[in-house]
Formats: sequence, C-alpha cells, structure tokens
Amino acid sequence: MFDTIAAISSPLGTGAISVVRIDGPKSHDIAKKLVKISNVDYRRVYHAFMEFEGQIVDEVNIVFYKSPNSYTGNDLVEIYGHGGILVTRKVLEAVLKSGARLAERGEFTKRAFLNGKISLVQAESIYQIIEAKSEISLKLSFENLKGKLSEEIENYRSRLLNILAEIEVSIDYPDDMEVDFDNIFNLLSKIDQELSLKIENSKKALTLNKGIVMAIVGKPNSGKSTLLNKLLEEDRAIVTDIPGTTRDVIKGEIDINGIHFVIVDTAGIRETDDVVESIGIQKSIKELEKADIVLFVLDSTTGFTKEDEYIFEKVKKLNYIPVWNKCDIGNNFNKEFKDAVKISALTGESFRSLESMILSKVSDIIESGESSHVITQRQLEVLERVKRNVESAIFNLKSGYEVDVVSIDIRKALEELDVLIGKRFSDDLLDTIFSNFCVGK
Ligand SMILES: Nc1nc2c(ncn2[C@@H]2O[C@H](COP(=O)(O)OP(=O)(O)OP(=O)(O)O)[C@@H](O)[C@H]2O)c(=O)[nH]1
Ligand SMILES: [Mg+2]
Repeated sequence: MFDTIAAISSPLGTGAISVVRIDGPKSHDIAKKLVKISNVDYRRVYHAFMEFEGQIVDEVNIVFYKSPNSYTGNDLVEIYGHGGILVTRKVLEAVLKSGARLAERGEFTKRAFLNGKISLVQAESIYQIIEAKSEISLKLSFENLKGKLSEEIENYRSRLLNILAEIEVSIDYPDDMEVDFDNIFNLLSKIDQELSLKIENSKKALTLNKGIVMAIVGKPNSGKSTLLNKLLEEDRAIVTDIPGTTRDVIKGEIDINGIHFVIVDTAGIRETDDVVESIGIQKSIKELEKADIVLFVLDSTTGFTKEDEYIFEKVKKLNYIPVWNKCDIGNNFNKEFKDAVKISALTGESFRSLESMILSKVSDIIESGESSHVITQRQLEVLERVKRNVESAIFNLKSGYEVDVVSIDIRKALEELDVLIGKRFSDDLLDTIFSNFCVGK
C-alpha cells in the first residue's frame, strides 16, 4: 500500500542537529546499506558514518523503528546528522538515490492517519501545535491530541445512536413498540442546545487560535502609531507630529498574559481631500469593522472633538475601549469618557491598566478556550452541519412526518460526526489538511 519516502524533517538551515526520515517497506534496507549495519535492534540509537558511492556523507546517529511501533505505523528510520544545510541535503540525496521518493507535505502524518495511529482530529492538533502562537492554543491542541474532542464527539454519537435505535425498533416492530415522541424530542433538543453553545464557543476559540485582532483607531495625531510601537516594543510605524502620517494599515503581534493579539494601526480618521489619505481612511474603517476589539484613542491635549464624534459613531457599536492618550502633557478629559483609561503612549504610563482592560474586554473569547475543543475551521464547519441535521430531525418530528424521515436526519448527523473525526474522509479532504504541513512532518 505504501512506497518508501524520505525527507528532511528539521528546518533547513544551520543548526546543531538535522533529522532525515525514511518511511516505508524499503526504509530499513536503504539505511542499513548506507550506514553499514546489518543487524539492528529497534528503537536503539546507533552511531555510524554514512557512506554513499565510496564517499563519507555524514557522521550520524540512527534509529530504526519496526512497524507498527513508529510515528507512521510503518517501518521507519530517523537519521540525526550534523546540522548543516549542505551536509543534510547530501544525506537526503544519498537516501533518495538508494531508492526512496521525496515525501510530500505532511505525508508522514498522513500515513499515521491512514494506518489508524491517529485520528484526523489528532492530525489537525499536530498541525496546530506547530502553528500555535499562544499558550492557550498550545494547551487546546495538546488536549485534542490526547483525544478531548474525539471524546466529546463520541458522546454525541452514542446519544444519537440510542435515539436512532429507538426509532428503528419502532419501524421494525410497529405493533410492539410505540415511539415516545416527547422523549425523542427532548433528547434531540438537548443535543441541539449543546451544539449551539459549542459552536458559539468554538467560533471564539478559533479567534483565540488565530490571534485576537485589536484595531487602534482615532483622529490623526492622537498617538495611535506611538501606542502601537510602545506595545510592540519596537519602532514599527512612522511617528511624526504631522496629522495624517499613517496612510497604510500596519500590523504587529504581541502576547498579553499568554493570549495572542494581532494589533492593527490605522490611518487617523478625518475628512480630507488628500486622495492617498482618504484611501487609508477607508482601509481604517474596514479594519475597524473586522476587529475583535477596538482601542479608541483620544487626545487629552485637545479633549473630545468633532472629529472624535464622527469616529465614535462608528466605534460605539463595537467592542471598544476609550483611551485617553498623552496624559503626560494633557488633561482635557471630557465627562463622557472621564472613566476611560488614561495613558501615555510616549512614556508607557498606565500600560498595565490598559492591558488588564483589554483582557477583560475579550474575556468571553479567552474563556471559550476552556470549554471548546474545536480548533480548526473545518471542524467548526462539520459541527455546523451536524447541528443542521439535528435541527432538521427536530423540525420533521414536530411537523408529524413519519419517523423514518427523522431517522434519515439522525443518520446524516451521525455521518457528519464521522467526517469530523475522520472515520469518513475523501482524498480531497486529506490533501487539503496535509498540504498545510511541512515536508518531513
Ligand atoms: N507627549 C506625548 N506625545 C505623544 C504621545 N503619543 C504620541 N505623541 C506625539 O504625538 C504626535 C503624533 O503621534 P502619532 O503616533 O504619529 O499619532 P497618530 O495617531 O499615529 O497619527 P496619524 O498617523 O497621523 O493618524 C507625535 O509627535 C508623537 O510623539 C504621548 O503619550 N505623549
Ligand atoms: Mg499614525
């Protein structure tokens, strides 16, 4: 079923150690020949000089894994070499010339999935672990790797199967078994409610995984770019005392208490005849609407002005924090915003208060991380399809349709749960998932 593949599994660059992996039926023979070891104990580290066509390729440590006790479930070899770019390429080249094919992206992990070593959800968690930007996403990904989401799905599966069994018995033995419609209705409604909550939390948890988007908006010269730079602790955006300095959207990433944020600095919003500036302002407004949280920067040297009013009209519908900036030199705090957090983007004064305010404004997103174990867009979409089928079952039950119509809906919901966990899959789906991985993973 599998041919023999190989790839460099460590990042290609200069490092202490590099890893080349070989997987498949010929992996052991290829490696043994290259390192001149004939009898091997599995999972033991051997030291050797690798030779190919009479030349030393590298000095390596090498481990042989015997199917099914390997990452992929196949015979597998891992070669640890000196971590140089050229030398590692040479090791791979020797392996390829000895009969292996270069692996595709994620092909080792795909093999682990196809061999039943891991579920699709676990494969996705492995990808998420590599991609994780904050501690909380890392924690969620590890929980899924250990099977948390799979457990939850199994729970829904068994409940739906029980309902299905009850319905099917009544179809098979219509004279002996009365369907308890009320009970089925209640059980399905309970599942539906739980799914709604799960989906809502999952959406927030996905935001958490990608990074919470925080837009900094305000009138020109209020100190937005200064604030961005101070938060990032680097000179990312140009700062001048000329209003209208920032034209384009500038992004940066930071962690606050282990939570990952994508910060977006925008052009100061005002009426202008300048073509470039007004394009920038249109962009600002777009970013504002997409953000999970908005820092509305007010200038305490000018107080709340007409320009602020215009921006406030847009901001007030969103999840925003008013921030009085330049408090080192100004004290024009209008009463509408007298309780707003008062900072100095220049000196960093009161940044701790600003950070705790930010965290409390996104606490629902942060808390979603505790209760949701859906970590990818695909998982969320499948879960939404499960819910649609459950809803359809409830609707058909209420409308007095024959129970076999309801049983079809429940079967579909069950099928989607199988798709979620990877009991059912298409080649396209696998390609989409594994093509995100690196070569060698
Ligand atoms: N004293 C003081 N000056 C500040 C503070 N924040 C910003 N400034 C100054 O205000 C001016 C404008 O700062 P920017 O950060 O460029 O303002 P902006 O909101 O990004 O402006 P636009 O890009 O034009 O929209 C600069 O001269 C900054 O040094 C602050 O907290 N205190
Ligand atoms: Mg700016």
